[in-house]
Amino acid sequence: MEQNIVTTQVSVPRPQWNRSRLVSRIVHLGCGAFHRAHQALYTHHLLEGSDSDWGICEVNLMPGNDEKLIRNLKAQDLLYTVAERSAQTTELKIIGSMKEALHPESDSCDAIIRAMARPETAIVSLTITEKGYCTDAASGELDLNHPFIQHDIAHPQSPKSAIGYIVEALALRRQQGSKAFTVLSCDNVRENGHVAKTAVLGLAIARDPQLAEWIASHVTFPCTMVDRIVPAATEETLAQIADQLGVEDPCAIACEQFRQWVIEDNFVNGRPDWDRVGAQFVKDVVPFEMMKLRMLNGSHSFLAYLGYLGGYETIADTMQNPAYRDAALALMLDEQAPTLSMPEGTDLTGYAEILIARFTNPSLKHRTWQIAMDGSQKLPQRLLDPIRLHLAKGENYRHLALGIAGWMRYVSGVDEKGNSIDVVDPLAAQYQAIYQQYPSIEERVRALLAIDTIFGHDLSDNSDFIEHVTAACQQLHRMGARAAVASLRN
Ligand code: NAI
Ligand code: CS2
Repeated sequence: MEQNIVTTQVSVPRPQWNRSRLVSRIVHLGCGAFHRAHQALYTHHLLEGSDSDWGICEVNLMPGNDEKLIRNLKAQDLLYTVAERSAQTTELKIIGSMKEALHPESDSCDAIIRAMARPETAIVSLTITEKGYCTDAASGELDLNHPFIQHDIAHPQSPKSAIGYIVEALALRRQQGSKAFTVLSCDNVRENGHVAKTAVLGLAIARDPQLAEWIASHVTFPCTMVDRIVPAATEETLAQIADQLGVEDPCAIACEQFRQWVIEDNFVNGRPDWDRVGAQFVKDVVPFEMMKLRMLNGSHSFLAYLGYLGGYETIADTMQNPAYRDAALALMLDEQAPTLSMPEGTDLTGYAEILIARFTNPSLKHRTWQIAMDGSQKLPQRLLDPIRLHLAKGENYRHLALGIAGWMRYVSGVDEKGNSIDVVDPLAAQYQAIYQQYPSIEERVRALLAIDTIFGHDLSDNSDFIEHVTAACQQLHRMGARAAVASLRN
């Protein structure tokens, strides 16, 4: 390959440092869209501006496209393109922080566990989606009945879950007398480090209580707040990048220009100086996580369900409707911001305004359908935690209630025009069964609210909550999503 890739418009520099200096000190599980545009990019910028040797061993555990991505990365020398897009411009970067890439099918489970157990591996980071933790979304506890977890208890050396890989690799390190590694969750899960810890310890206890004790005293699980809007790449995205780059890159990804990473500074085996390239290390990251999960992700889910039902394909399209835009802002400022306890000086109004501008970026084709995915895993931290706080104080939460109603209508699998919706969610079959069994809105609401793993007992039995969600569902059925959102202005 040439030193630089020359495109029609610009020359996109290949990494200028000697990539042989990289050591796989990070093993990352979940080399999806987000990781490539976030943690791998921060690490790339650090390599660019220092003599750091922190490289990443990329691992995907899921089959299909995730396996194909690992093969494609290997075929192009682990280099790939990130296209950072504002409304007007696109900047291409060739990212060079990856050292290796592994998948259980093309490599082996054992190769992955050995990579995680190598003494130089100091961090195992994760972007495995909310469901990858195999926890109950409402309680955050490990679901010991999860098929992957049952498998991993019976066959620890050939795990299926990310949690199983971590526990097995730590068992090996303990046996070898190696230092532990830090487990760094970068998923949109509330108190993501604590959830990762609960899941890892839950599985370790089921396997070997002494191992669990060793993990509890040797491993840290810092919480992180991660932010960058990175939609799944479509054929169109890849074609646009190829046009600009002059060569095809099946591993390319487009994202917004904004990025943020707030990390609890609690590492047991060293860490890269990501703060030199824009990350923040702090003592307590939880307030920032809550702010982002409720204000950004909460309004994203609201816009995704009600936008999809209103006939909008992307978030930017939805934001073109002033009623949705106003509703998103009111949701953030009136119903999410008041539930937060932020460090003094935090400007939540300014934060909300920036979010509105980010959602409006027309270059990001972020599909409402993509964000609507996996609602069972997302609602608790995005919409339900704040509702609990409003219920306790007797406050109004009508935007949040309409968001829940939007989710309920969405998971029926039929849109307002009678077309079917491809509902992607671990509980999709359960939703279908509920819609088939119960004919009335009231019964359906009650049956959906009875799903404990989403709502917990407290909300399923709360009469105020049942009443408000039922009323919002009735309104949604009566007038449709666009009018229901517009009615929030009254
Ligand atoms: P993606 O679909 O491109 O990648 C998902 C990754 O998770 C893949 O590597 C897949 O192999 C892995 N995965 C899925 N289910 C798994 C399981 N059960 N066990 C182990 N690995 C599993 O999605 P994307 O966009 O990379 O997002 C991943 C996560 O990153 C999100 O769920 C979210 O928590 C977080 N995130 C995403 C942002 C975005 O804008 N895309 C921004 C901030 C956080
Ligand atoms: C989105 C997030 O897919 C979703 O559920 O809400 O991935 C969102 O784009 C990111 O969290 C932004 O940082």
